[in-house]
Amino acid sequence: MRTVWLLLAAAAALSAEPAGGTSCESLSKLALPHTAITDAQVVAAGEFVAPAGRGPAPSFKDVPSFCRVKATLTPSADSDIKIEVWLPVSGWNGKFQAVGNGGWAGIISYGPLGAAVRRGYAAASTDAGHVGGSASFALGHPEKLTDFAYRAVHETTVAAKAIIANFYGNGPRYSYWNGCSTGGRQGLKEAQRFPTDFDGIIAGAPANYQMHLHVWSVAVAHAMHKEPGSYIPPEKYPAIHKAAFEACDSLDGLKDGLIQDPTRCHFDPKVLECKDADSPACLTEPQVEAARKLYAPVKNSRTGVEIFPGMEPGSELGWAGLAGPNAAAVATDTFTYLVYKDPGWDWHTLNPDTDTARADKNDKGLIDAIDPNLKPFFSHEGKLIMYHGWSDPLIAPGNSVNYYGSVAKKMGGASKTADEIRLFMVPGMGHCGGGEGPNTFDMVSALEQWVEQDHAPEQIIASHSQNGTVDRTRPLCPYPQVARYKGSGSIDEAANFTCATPTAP
Ligand SMILES: [Ca+2]
Repeated sequence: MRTVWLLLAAAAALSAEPAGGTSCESLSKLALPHTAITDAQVVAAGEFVAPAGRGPAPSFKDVPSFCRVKATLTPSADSDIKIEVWLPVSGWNGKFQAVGNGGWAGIISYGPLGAAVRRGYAAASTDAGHVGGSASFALGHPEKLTDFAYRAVHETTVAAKAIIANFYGNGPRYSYWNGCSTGGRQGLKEAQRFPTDFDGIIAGAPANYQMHLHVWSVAVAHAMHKEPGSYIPPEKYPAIHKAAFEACDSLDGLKDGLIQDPTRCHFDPKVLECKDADSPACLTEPQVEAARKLYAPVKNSRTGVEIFPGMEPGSELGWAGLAGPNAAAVATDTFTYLVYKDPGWDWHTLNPDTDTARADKNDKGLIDAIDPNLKPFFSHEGKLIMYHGWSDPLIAPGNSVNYYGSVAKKMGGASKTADEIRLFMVPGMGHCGGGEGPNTFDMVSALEQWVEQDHAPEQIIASHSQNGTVDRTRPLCPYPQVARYKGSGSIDEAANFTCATPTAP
C-alpha cells in the first residue's frame, strides 16, 4: 500500500498537480474574465532566467520549481496588462504575495517574484499595463494611464487569486502586498481603493503623492541650476555629508554615524562656505544657497503652503539622483506626458505654484494615493506596514511621515490606529535600501505575525553588511519611537537598544 501511495505521490509531483487542483499546463485553458492565459509551464528548480531587463539580473539559482503562468489582461479595449503568476509546485505555504513595481514600470518584477516563491508564496507581478520605462505610453492612451494608476494591480490580484484557486484546489489563506517606491504607492492605492484585496500591505518609500513629489523633484534641479555657479558637483557631496554628521550625529545621544531623527537636525551648509579658493571641501556662496534649498521643503511662494518636504541631513551622498546635470526623467515625464502632453516641454519652465495646482487638477486622484481614510481596509482587519529611509534622496522621507500622520488624524489619533498601521523610519537608509544605516530587514515576517497571530511589530531588527558580513544590527521602531542606546554593550548590536519615544528637544 505504502509503495503505491509513494508512486502516486511521485506521479503527482511529476505532473505538478496538487491534490484537489489541476496541472500547470492545463491552466492555459482556464477561462477568466478579460484574461488570456498565454503560457503555463513548469520551471525546474534553479532554472529560471529573467528576460533582459533594467539593472543587474537577479539570481534565481535557489528558487524552487514553480508553475509559471503568463497572462494578458484587457479590462478596457486599450488595455494590454501583462502579468505573471508563479506557483510553487510543492511546499506552497497557502498564501499569496503580490509584488510591486518601480518608476513608471513597464516591466515584470522578476527578482521580487523569485524572493516570494523562495519563501513558499504563490506570487504575482504585473508590468502595470505597458512596455518601457517612461510615461510616453500615456500620450493618447487614457485607459493605459488608468491601468498604470491602479487597475493593473487590482486586476492582477483578482486574476492571480483565481489562478491560485484553480491550481491548488483552494484559494490563498492570506493575501499580501509587498512593494516599495511606485510599489509603495500601489500598496497604498490598494488599501484606499480595494480594501478587501489584501490582508496585509507593505508600502515602502511610497511615491503616493506623485504630483507633488515630481514638482519637488524638478524644483531640486531648479535649485541646482538657478545660475551657473549654483550646481554642486558630486565630488563635494562627501564634505557636506561629513559636516551634516558633525552637526547632528550626537543630537540623538549617541555618536554612531547615524541620525535617528533628522527632523531635529538643523544643519546649515553655510558652515562649509569657502574661505579661500574653491575646492571639494567647501561650497561657494551660490552653492550654499542651493544646498539650503535642498534641505528645505518646496512651498507655494504665494501662500507658503508646503508642496513637498525636503531632503534630510544624511542624504547627501545620493543627491545626484535628483540634483544632477538635468532634472530626473522619472519626474519630468509627469509634466511632459500627463500634464502638458507635450514631448517638447522644458523642465526649466516649471512653476511650482501654478504647476502643482495644474498637476493636481489633471490627476484628480487617479495616480495619487493620498486618501487618509483607511477605515474600510482596517474594518477588513487589514494591517499596513510602511517604511522609509531617512536618507532617501529620491522621495523625501517626510512624505511618509505626512501620510502616516494624515491617516492617524483621520482615524482619531495615533493610539487608535496602532493596531492597524505602523511606520518604520530607517536611519541612514537610501531609497528602498542601501545607505550607511542598517538597511536589510524582514518586513514580510513582521506582517505575517501581525496578520496571522495578531502580534503587532514592536520593533523590527535591521542589519547592515559590508562585503557579505553583518557589521551592525539595530531595531527599527514604530514611528515616532526611535532606537535608544541602553548605555552599555556594543553599539553595533540591536540587543543594546530599545524603542523609546523621543523626549522633547
Ligand atoms: Ca547618532
